[in-house]
Amino acid sequence: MKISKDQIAESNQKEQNNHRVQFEFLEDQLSRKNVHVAELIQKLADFQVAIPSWALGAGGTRFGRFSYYGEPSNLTQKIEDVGIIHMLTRTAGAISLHIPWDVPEDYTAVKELARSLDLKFDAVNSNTFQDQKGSRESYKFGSLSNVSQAVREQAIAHNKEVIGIGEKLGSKSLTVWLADGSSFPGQNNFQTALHHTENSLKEIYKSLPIDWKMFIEYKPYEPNFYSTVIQDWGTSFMLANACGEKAYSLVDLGHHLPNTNIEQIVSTLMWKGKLGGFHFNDSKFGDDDLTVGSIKPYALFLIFNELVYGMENNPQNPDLAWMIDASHNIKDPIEDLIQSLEAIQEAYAKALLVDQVALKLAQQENDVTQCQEILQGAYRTDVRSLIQMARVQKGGAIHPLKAYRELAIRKKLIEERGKHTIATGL
Ligand code: LRH
Ligand code: MN
Ligand code: MN
Repeated sequence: MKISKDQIAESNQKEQNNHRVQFEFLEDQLSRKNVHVAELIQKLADFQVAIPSWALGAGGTRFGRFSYYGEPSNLTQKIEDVGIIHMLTRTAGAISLHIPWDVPEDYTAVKELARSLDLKFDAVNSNTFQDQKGSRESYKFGSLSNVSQAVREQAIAHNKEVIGIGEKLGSKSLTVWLADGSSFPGQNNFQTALHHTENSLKEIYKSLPIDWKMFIEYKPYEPNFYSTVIQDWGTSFMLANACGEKAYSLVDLGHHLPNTNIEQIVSTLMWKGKLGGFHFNDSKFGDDDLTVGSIKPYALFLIFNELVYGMENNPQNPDLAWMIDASHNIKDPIEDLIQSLEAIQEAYAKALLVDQVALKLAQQENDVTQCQEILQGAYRTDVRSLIQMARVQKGGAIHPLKAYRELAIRKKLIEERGKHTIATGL
């Protein structure tokens, strides 16, 4: 299932007039404020976010899983789904694989398919939070932190294998997320668990190719409910420093306790040159993995404001690996991902509109009211026509979601793949 350029052009024709009127109005407004609109559009067009291979199926909670029908049941179909999203949005130019859920069988074919859809392979993700078929040791009581050396060695070997798979695909980074921790006081010795984890990560790091990065993801709780070994950015930062210059922290928006000031974490890590990866989602209660921007769009904007500041002022921090880490229980995953991409672009565009010079001046004068006015002035701008223009210039759809529905893509996927398909993974 592929979408053709003609289909997109046809869909855009209907939207063209409306889009033009809105864009010209905004362009005029922004130009009066001395904003370089063309530059802004270029930045939006260049911004690419990876889609993880596990996000294409309807996920679920531990209470149940409801298929959306026509789900991809193998890696080829998952790549095709990302291709559909990328064709419509021109913003999803990469896929992030989870191993062993999505180990390619035929590397040449998989790479050729991705190339034909203009997709790159982003970070590869290891999985030591589930026991794999036929494995000797169990991760029930942890992986890289386990009290048993044999378990730790198995988990280290798995991560090295994942690096090998990534190398064959052209990936340049490894993301490590651990479920390791304890559910009851006294179950673990904190120092021993952390020490083991640090040593295991250092061992994996030794196998990292010269031009690769390692991302260490943190999360305060779940699946363990008393302690998690890599619980927060401080622990992740400390471990990344212990490993070396190719190791970085990874911020997942859902991996914070309620009301954590995530933008401040972003700012600190970028200043130290240690923010490597970023997982987008939204949440009300915990690691809910909801559609980006669906609950706290202003918080997302404030985070982007720090990301933009960091990208412009912190050459010590590398380019970030962006990824959507969301799960889809009741929505069509492709629609949900399109909504997430739109929310990301919106927050990014608004953050780019913050007048940094005026903000600095207001901060130096301690003009608190004016500081808020500057941020909220940018946030309240309707930037949708700007995002549309960035998409159109790259051959995408003015309204990706509308086009997806008008082209009846899901119906065609069901016809092609059948109704009762099950995506591998979460
Ligand atoms: C668990 C998690 C984490 C990882 C993903 C594979 O919380 O969502 O964010 O990135 O699983
Ligand atoms: Mn994540
Ligand atoms: Mn998560």
